Amino acid sequence: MALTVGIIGLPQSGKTSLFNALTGAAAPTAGYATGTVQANLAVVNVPDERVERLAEIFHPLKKTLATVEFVDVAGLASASAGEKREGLSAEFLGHIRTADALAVVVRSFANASVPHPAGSVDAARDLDDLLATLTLTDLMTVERRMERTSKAAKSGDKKYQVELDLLRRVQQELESGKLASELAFASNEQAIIDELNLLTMKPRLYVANVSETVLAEAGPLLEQIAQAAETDVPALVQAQSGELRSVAEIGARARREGTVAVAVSAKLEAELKELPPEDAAEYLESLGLPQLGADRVIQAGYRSLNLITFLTAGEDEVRAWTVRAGSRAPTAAGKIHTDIERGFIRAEVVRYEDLVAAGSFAAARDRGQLRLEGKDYIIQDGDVAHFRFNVSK
Ligand SMILES: Nc1nc2c(ncn2[C@@H]2O[C@H](COP(=O)(O)OP(=O)(O)O)[C@@H](O)[C@H]2O)c(=O)[nH]1
Ligand SMILES: [Mg+2]
Repeated sequence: MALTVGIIGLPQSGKTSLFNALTGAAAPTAGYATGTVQANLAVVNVPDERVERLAEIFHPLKKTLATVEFVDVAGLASASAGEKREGLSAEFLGHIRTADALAVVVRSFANASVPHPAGSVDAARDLDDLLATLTLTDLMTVERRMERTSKAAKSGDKKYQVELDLLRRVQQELESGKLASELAFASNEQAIIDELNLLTMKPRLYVANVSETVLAEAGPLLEQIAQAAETDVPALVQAQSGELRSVAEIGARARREGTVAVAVSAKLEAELKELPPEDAAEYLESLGLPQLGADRVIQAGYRSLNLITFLTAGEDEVRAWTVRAGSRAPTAAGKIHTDIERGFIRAEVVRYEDLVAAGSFAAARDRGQLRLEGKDYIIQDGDVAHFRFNVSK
């Protein structure tokens, strides 16, 4: 399962720096935006300490982490840059249409030597602008589909009329400033909407690219906004000044939309990636930062995709596997091998915490913590599973 997160943002917002931080790669950061669409692509491990802990118990030959693919695409211009009602170029779209989620990078760092395409730094404005561009592109997609559907509706087939009504409704909502992800659809409608691959329907996460000076405060502030009672959010935002105000506004927006916002210093992170891990850790600590922002982005990206991790553990391999939240045991088994899904009999499941505390599967069984689950069992994040199957069935 190749899950892809597309990194988008205005020119000079720090997309390529973030990509480099995420991947440890060294794609050239642009001195200035070019007209051509250029994409960087990399597969990144999802950090998961559970795999490390289980490896200490099982001493496997191999450890395998779950992965997410990141794509960094240059070429997203501002919606307000021109008067023309223009969405995104077809070439650019080709790269992000198929992404499973979008990481939207907004710049809040000030640096006179890095020109901002709008002439000034205002992260909340840029985010509005970016979302408007995505919405505009979706409107064009919906309108193109409406043309086709109107023609088909002339045949008198009622299903096209139903589709046309749905598309009109979506068109009106988008025009009123709503994002597709904020609309509710019946399941038969959802099938039509899914075919459109609307950009504002994709899971999103917001990445505030902040100055090094506010980095230590920005993370906890976003955390606080995400956790606060809804009525306290405006006061929390008002209480901030300077760059932290923009960070707070992005946090409030993410919260309203049910998405996640993280703060990073893309430049600092990209530099850290070039240091030996021990030196990087020491440097992070001296800045009062617990974890690499890149790791937070990877984990938030993973969460925004509505994915969970289950684990398998043995002497051959300790491994983290990815499934959509809500998947049943046979679907999870199918990630390992289609035969295991086809011949699924039962899953033996123990909670990761219980397995670590018990020290072995046998000890967990003795404690009554190893459960036998059938085909309707919904796999949970942190389940350590062993599947019994029979392919001759
Ligand atoms: N001061 C500072 N500069 C940054 C930061 N992130 C990116 N830059 C610089 O901004 C410029 C553009 O960054 P880049 O990653 O190429 O932006 P992109 O156009 O969105 O891909 C580069 O010179 C970066 O070094 C940051 O967090 N702080
Ligand atoms: Mg770039």
